[in-house]
Amino acid sequence: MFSLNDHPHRRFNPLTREWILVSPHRTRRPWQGQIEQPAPEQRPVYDPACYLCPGNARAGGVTNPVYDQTFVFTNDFAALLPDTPPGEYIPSGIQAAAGGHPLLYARSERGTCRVVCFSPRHDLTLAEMSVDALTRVVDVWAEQFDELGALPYIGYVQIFENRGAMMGASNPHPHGQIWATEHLPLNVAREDESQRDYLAVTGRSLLADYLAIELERQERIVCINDHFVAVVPFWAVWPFETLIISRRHTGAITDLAPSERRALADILKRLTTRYDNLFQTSFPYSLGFHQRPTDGVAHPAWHLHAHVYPPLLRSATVRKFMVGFELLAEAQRDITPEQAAERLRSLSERHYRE
Ligand code: H2U
Ligand code: ZN
Repeated sequence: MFSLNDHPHRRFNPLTREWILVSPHRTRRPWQGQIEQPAPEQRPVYDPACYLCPGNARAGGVTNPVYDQTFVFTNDFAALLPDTPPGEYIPSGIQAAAGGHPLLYARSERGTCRVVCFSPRHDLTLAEMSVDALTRVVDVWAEQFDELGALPYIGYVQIFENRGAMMGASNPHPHGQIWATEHLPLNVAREDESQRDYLAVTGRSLLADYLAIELERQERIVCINDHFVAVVPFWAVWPFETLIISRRHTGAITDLAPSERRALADILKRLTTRYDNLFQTSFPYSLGFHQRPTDGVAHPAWHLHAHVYPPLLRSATVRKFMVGFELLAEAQRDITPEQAAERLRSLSERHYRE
């Protein structure tokens, strides 16, 4: 009899329509691969060499204000620019239609990138900030979503945080980024299509239905409050990947009432605290919100959520890489989402450094 706990199987991600291979029988194999040292954790409250600390000069030459809560600026090395001329690439020397060549196709992309400093304190992380301070960050995200989404050339606003050198974060100062784009990026376009199709067929929100199942089964829930639920999704790829889902079906942070914004801050703090407590380290991850497109039309299928992708596997020194079969064929995991949820659930919500 096939069992999810004992037998290799593939799970389906209904948001991205991707498959993932799960190998639960493999968790006891020996590890002789790369061992990494966790970064030393002692950080000063203020670092004179940090380009995000209040009053310091950035690499671009501008000096930061002496901010006391949050601070937003346009990325000095932005990946997207607002004044890029619109157009499609017409390769020279070969026959191409006016709209471009099907095999050498490219089109321009406008946008803008911003950096959000979460706190003036260089030594903090989301897990160690107060719920009040985190609520202020949620408000700033909403302001930014509103402002950037209203720009005529912006069709989507991606809010995210890269935390930890392992994830490629350039600086330990608590900060996130916002990239606003003209078109829907690949992963968001996939989720957009899945949610629209689901609404068209069932008349309901895909994530509301999924959330109802998870709340009933209680197999993969990590933590919960009045307005948000954190769950290791059935189709999780990363070992301790989680999905934070709004309990109310709404498409953007801007729609959240003050109590819901505070609840989002609360669940972010509790979830990231559990992560840090898991391996007694400042847990690396990429975290980001998926919200409705900002192209000016209604998107009733969109259901606000956040994905958290931590790379750590079984200790602070062993990380997962997407290589071999995963790079060439499809993603794979050993520890099951149910086991990961159970481990996260069993941890304290009091930060180990407190
Ligand atoms: P990450 O730590 O996630 O890389 O984000 C930091 C961003 O800050 C990065 O995108 C920008 C980098 O371009 N940055 C500035 O805009 N000004 C600076 O002086 C240094 C870094
Ligand atoms: Zn700093």
